[in-house]
Amino acid sequence: RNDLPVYSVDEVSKHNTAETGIWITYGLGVYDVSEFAPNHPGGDKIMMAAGSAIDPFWAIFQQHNTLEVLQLLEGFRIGNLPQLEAAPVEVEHDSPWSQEPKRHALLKPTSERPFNAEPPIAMLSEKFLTPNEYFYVRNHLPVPTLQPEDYELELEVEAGEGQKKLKLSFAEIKALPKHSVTAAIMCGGNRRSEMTKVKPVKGLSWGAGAVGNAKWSGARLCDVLRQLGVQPHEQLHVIFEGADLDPTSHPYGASIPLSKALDPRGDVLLAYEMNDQPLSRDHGFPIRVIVPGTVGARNVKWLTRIIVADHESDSHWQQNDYKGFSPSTDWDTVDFSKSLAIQSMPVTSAICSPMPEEHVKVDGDGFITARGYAWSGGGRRIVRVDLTSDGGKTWHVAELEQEDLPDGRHYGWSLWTARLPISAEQRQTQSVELWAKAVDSAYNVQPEAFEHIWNLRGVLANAYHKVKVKLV
Ligand code: MTE
Ligand code: MO
Repeated sequence: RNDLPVYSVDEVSKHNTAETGIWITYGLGVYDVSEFAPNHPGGDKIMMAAGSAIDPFWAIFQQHNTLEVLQLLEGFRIGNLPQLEAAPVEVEHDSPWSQEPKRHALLKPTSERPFNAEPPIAMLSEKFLTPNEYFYVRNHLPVPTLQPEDYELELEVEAGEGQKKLKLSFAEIKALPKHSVTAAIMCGGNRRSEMTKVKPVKGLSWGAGAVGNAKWSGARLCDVLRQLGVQPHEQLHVIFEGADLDPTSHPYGASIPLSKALDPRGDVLLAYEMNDQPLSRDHGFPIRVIVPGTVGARNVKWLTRIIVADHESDSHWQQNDYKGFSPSTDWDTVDFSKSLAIQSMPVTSAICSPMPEEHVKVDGDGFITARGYAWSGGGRRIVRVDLTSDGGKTWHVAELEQEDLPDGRHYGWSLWTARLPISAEQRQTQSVELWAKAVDSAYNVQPEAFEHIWNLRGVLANAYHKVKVKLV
């Protein structure tokens, strides 16, 4: 193996499409899998690593016959990586981007600056709690650097009853009673790339991976607000500000109704842990607010200020973004002030495995297995996920993996598995399209197609998830 040529990581990264040829690395080996990957079941999973290392993927897909694939892979070895390749360090001291954290190889960026990335969705249905390393990241601005020793959270009661001002240190927040909640966080633009196929929209082209499910721990916001003497009031809002500033020095901001913040069943947290680990910098270190059941945008990271006010946040992201519109509203007629800011999210689901165009083996009984996630906002439990492999003539109810919690407080996602029959004709044409739709505890169900829910920002993209796969 030492007689093979040496290729740099950089060189390997240029081979990530059918045109350039598909190279991957495993350990120090470099492999040309252009011929192998498209034709072998399991080979599609290799495609996720095109141009990069397969190691992190196999750490997760251990059960997928990787030994067999590995032996086959050896036949496609074309070279080696240099023994020690130090990554080139870019130094840009004056740039606001010079402090960005290092990210995991599984996060595939949709934009680098600001950093926005999702994992390949086949990873998502593998674990009920999404590992922190490849939980999607949605940043609007450079990541701020905060030190827990200097951290201060300012609270202000501008409207309604209560003590006017309070400052809490990181230590004081950690000294409050600790509370944990499992909650999925989903970007309002999750699955936007599917809506774009109807007609272009403005926004990052997210796949179905702008969502993750984690156990969050911290102090309850309702405890802090009660300590301040804040009383329930239907007309008031709680505004959150982050430490990340735009070029005009305005912080990222968002707000939620005070009623959600004060509701002990709302489980709103000043979170400092994600899956029992301190928050990472990308996810809001040292403190972020977690608003379970509510669109990702309101879960403000790097939280520095909380204001109880008689109006919503006046930030761009509350006023002129993350709102829904009629399919006939265009950029000439849009009036953001007339539309409701998204809070609770609608029911949705996605088929994570198989992936689009994946080669799937039909089992001895003539079935294939599909896996995915389903979730609804507002704490509504997923009660059913229906799958069809024949365009909706027959539906198959998936088996659900979910927490046993009271409805209205069901903030985590559900993973599902379904076995789907393959007809003789589908076997012959070697192709099938799978559809998934989820139903929540209010019997809300996903709309069938994107045509009639299209909106110019590409948010709330929750139509049936449809995936075409190849049969072998
Ligand atoms: N908070 C701050 N301070 N700055 C941001 O850019 N992005 C929001 C929200 N909180 C954002 C923020 C959006 S739109 C989403 S979808 C979630 O954070 C993403 O959370 P994550 O990056 O931890 O997955
Ligand atoms: Mo978002």
